[in-house]
Amino acid sequence: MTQPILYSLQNCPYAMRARLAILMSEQTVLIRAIVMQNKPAELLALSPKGTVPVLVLGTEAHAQVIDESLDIMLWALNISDPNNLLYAEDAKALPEMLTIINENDQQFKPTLERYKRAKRFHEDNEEECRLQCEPFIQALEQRLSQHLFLMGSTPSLLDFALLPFVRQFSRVNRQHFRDGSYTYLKNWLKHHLQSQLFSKAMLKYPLWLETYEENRLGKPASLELRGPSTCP
Ligand SMILES: N[C@@H](CCC(=O)N[C@@H](CS)C(=O)NCC(=O)O)C(=O)O
Repeated sequence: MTQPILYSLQNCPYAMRARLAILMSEQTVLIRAIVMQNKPAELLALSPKGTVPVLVLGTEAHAQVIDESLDIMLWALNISDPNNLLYAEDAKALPEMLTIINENDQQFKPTLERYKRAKRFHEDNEEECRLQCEPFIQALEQRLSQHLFLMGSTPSLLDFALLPFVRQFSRVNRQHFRDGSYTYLKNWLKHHLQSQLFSKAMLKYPLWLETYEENRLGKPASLELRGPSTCP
């Protein structure tokens, strides 16, 4: 069995959540760092929709491709979940987490994109766009006022699936986030962003297409991303 290969983009929130889950599950994959402007042909052959992250399992002749970030998280955690991110003892936890992740991906993310655009291009609707993000953000704040993490007293799949998107929200208008009424969310975000886990997940790798050329000079084609044994 060959090592799984993860096509990854440094600052993509979907790739980040996949890397976080892989680390938390203590799996090992080979990272192939790419940029959107130059997607490797073999990636497009494996997953023609052309998004990252993409995980490739098996051999070249019999490759299994997982090209949705949430599916990659679940793949990793179903193999090994030493910190119980799936809250396995609670049958209602996973469906609840999947519902909120779906809401994040389908509703919050497009709203967040509008907010980012408004800020970036100095449009006059920044405030309006931010207000459209607020119900989702406030629902997270409400959860965190009950317990340290989104599902309870320990981290869950939900925390790591949403973390990169909350991070993006906090960075659109940093001043506003600092001054905003997100006391619990700010602490939660700070906790995660300062963790060793997050630093590991954000390690910068040389671009695979460039490394591929170097590889012919004897360097490894990909770099390993190894998981820590403890929770952040
Ligand atoms: N639903 C996908 C979304 C992934 C996605 O949209 N990733 C962005 C990068 S952050 C992408 O690859 N976009 C394609 C492009 O910009 O060409 C997932 O969860 O994996």
